[in-house]
Amino acid sequence: MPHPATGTRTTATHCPYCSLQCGVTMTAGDRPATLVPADFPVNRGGLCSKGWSAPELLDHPERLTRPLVRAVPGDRTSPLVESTWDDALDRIVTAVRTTQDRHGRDAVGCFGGGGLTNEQAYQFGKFARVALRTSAIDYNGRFCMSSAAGAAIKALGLDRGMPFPLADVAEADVVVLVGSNPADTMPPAMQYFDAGRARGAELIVVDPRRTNTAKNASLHLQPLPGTDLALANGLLHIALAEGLVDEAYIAARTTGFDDVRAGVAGYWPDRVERLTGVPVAQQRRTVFALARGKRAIILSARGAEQHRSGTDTALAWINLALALGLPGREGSGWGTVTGQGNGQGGREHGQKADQLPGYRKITDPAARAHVAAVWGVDPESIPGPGRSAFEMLDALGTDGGVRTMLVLASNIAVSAPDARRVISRLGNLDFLAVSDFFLSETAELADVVLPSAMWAEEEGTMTNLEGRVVRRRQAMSAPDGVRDDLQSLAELAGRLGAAGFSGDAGTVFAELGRASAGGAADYSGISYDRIDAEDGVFWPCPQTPAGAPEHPGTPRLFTERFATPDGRARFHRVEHVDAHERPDAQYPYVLTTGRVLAQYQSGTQTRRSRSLQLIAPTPRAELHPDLARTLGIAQGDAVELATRRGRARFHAQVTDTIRPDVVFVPFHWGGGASANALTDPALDPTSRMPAFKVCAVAVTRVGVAEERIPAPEPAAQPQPLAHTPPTAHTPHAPSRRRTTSVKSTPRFLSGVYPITGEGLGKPGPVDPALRYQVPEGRTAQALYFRGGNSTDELVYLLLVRDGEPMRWFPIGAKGDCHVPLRVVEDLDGGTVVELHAAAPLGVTGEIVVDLGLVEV
Ligand SMILES: Nc1nc2c(c(=O)[nH]1)N[C@H]1C(S)=C(S)[C@@H](COP(=O)(O)OP(=O)(O)OC[C@H]3O[C@@H](n4cnc5c(=O)[nH]c(N)nc54)[C@H](O)[C@@H]3O)O[C@H]1N2
Ligand SMILES: Nc1nc2c(c(=O)[nH]1)N[C@H]1C(S)=C(S)[C@@H](COP(=O)(O)OP(=O)(O)OC[C@H]3O[C@@H](n4cnc5c(=O)[nH]c(N)nc54)[C@H](O)[C@@H]3O)O[C@H]1N2
Ligand code: SF4
Ligand SMILES: [Mo]
Repeated sequence: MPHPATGTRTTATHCPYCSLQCGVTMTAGDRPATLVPADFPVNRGGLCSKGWSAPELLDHPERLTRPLVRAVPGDRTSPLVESTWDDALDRIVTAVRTTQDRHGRDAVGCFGGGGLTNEQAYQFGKFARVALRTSAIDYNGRFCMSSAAGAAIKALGLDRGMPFPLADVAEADVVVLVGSNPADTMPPAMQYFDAGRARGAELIVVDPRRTNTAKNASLHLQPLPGTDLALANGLLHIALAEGLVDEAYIAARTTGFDDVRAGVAGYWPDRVERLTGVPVAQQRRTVFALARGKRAIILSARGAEQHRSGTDTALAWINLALALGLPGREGSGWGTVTGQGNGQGGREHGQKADQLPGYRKITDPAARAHVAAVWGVDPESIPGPGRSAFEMLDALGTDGGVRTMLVLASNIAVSAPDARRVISRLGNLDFLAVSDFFLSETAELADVVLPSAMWAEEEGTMTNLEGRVVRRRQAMSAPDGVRDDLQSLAELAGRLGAAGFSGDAGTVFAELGRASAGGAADYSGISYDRIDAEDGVFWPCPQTPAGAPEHPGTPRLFTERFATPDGRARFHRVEHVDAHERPDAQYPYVLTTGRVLAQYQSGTQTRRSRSLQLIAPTPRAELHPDLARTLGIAQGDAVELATRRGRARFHAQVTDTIRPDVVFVPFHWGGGASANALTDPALDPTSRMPAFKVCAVAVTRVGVAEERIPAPEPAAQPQPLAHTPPTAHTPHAPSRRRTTSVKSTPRFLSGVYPITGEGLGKPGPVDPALRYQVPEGRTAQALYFRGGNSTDELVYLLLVRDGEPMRWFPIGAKGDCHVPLRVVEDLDGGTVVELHAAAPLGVTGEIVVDLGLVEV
């Protein structure tokens, strides 16, 4: 509202950064603009340092206010120089036409971001399909939410990060946070956790680091990165063994539990301790807390999800939640903590490769017909699904790949996995256009850079982590020469000969509502007026017939039924797989990556904020004191991290909050301190999520503490590798750390096998995998036997040596056993060892076996 005396005006809007979308009140008019936190239902007056400092950037001297183009068109070694919008858009249109004429429509690609408003994201998807008619569009949410989203759709039928309002967290008796550090990534959300703890609620945090979140928890589980799936399966194993599962709920509201029950039989507590490093006592405490809490919530975030088994990991935690009867129960459930400002809305309205607005599938003929009618195009003209984000980036400039690309609101040169490879692929493009408000590392590589309006200068809507659609309101006008992406896309579409693109947010929102009507994420009943009046509206919110009362929106999902065809949630049996890359002699430690409080994402914005630079000025690698001592590293020393993909340098932050075998670095910097020069682009087979959270790393000290660390020698960098398409999971034997000092080799006869009993007196071989011959010239010893039995009868396993029974292992009905075997005699070279099984006649079920031997 304008102030008559000063000419300033105050506007209620939201912080530009994360998915909490804290409400703020901005005062603008007499620059510089300022803001104060608002008493919005999400942040309730709270704000973090990023939110407080956000206005600093609006009139930052490095803000782009004119389009930039190459001084010599087509020559990216020539400098970027200021130009006019006409020239910049002309160059883009010419490049699009030339590329599509030569290489076909799919050779022009679009890459979007979860920071865009719903209107912009929707417009970008439509722009790709209608103005460019390309299938090549995806966005950075693939690097963020895709695993959890895929799991939620499989299990619950719908992906809305949190299916309940954040305020439910304050009412819960127990909250388990898996790979989530809100004390640093969403500080104002901590008030809900704190309120719960003040009432005596349990907060249990699963994180390889004792984070600021974990420090305040009642229990901290500190697993090895990449083992959360095994942990979840193990917790369900205990819940079953202890009779804690909610059989009535499972029968009434779910399908597929029997398969999961059989699957988790193999995750007995001490095996899970061995895989994860989480002590059995802590596993038990977690399960009992979850099962006993009247209201219990499990939340996962990037720590658990950014793995090549991210989707299965999220499914494992959903399985646990379902078995305990949590989803849809009052004040309880499973959710994932969405990350970017519009990470939720940005994945609903069509900037994903496989998707049309309203969270519709692009392969669904009915969805295509509906959306085509709203767009006024022939359904046949809408392209099919395109490649996922990393796969699109990795094919840039190749036959069949994208050759001209438009990037909106993403800084892939810093944030994509194996970033040096992505940078080299960007160099193969015929043409790159980037829209940003600063010259990001990606924009630096572009042919044309479009200066975009910032959050306080534009209108639109964002959907926060709870599925609440909120309004980004214009608090001030953009600097001269700067345009909203909505307008730029509308203008570009027009120049490409496509009609029906508006630059007005309200008009686009109304169209988005129509396009989403009837879809899973139905926004058709939401209007700007309703958002204003109701402090946001939770989707789905369909439009009701004229005269009928308005749909109230849906703060809580799944209370009656799940969003599957039969209304039941689906269990999915999932198995632990080892990380794609495990420590070895050359790269002996585990690297994981993530965030620090005072930097945001690829850092384009926050690295330019003076106040935030005071808090987090340099990238730091966290190392445990034991590891630091081994490597001769002192606090603040310059260290070089090397992986199979690249090298990067950081200041050492020696801290006992991290596991001694793990190193953590933030990914907010590029250049010589690029965490993503190191990360592994092994992709999840379902979600195509890269393994940002685990790879093998070597650490060396390169110098004493100094303010600026020189970048690693370019010559020392490995060459970017060709992309090997990811293969499906193959379950492995339980993981073992290799050591170089002991000349012994572990051998395992292990796995889960079906058995059919032929009588207790008639043992027989189970599977060829349960046979091992000691190599000539070596000897072996059996170290232990562990086994589980899913049947209702006693079974036994028999260790057979050269055809003769050697040891018997009885396992009771639905029981397990663990037998140390260290005193068993040596097995000489040539000896054949086998495991046979016996069960009463006709009894069927599964056994889980794990015989550990050592070969010396
Ligand atoms: N300050 C700040 N806040 C942000 C952002 C930011 O860049 N900076 N980004 C926003 C966005 S887009 C997102 S997606 C969210 C992300 O929010 P979070 O998921 O909370 O953030 P991360 O730091 O990526 O990862 C969380 C934790 O996972 C742990 N972790 C690493 N590997 C594993 C593992 O294998 N298992 C488990 N259980 N934990 C593991 C890390 O130690 C880390 O503490 O934050 C949002 N908020
Ligand atoms: N190693 C490692 N890498 C990671 C992660 C990790 O945990 N570890 N996390 C991943 C995750 S969860 C995410 S979400 C991605 C994020 O990675 P990015 O996609 O790079 O996200 P941002 O840094 O937010 O990039 C946004 C860019 O667009 C600009 N921008 C912001 N808003 C707008 C807008 O509205 N319009 C326009 N035109 N420009 C805008 C910003 O200035 C910035 O340069 O990084 C991923 N990369
Ligand atoms: S928590 Fe997120 S939305 Fe809130 S002020 Fe901080 S960055 Fe902004
Ligand atoms: Mo994210």
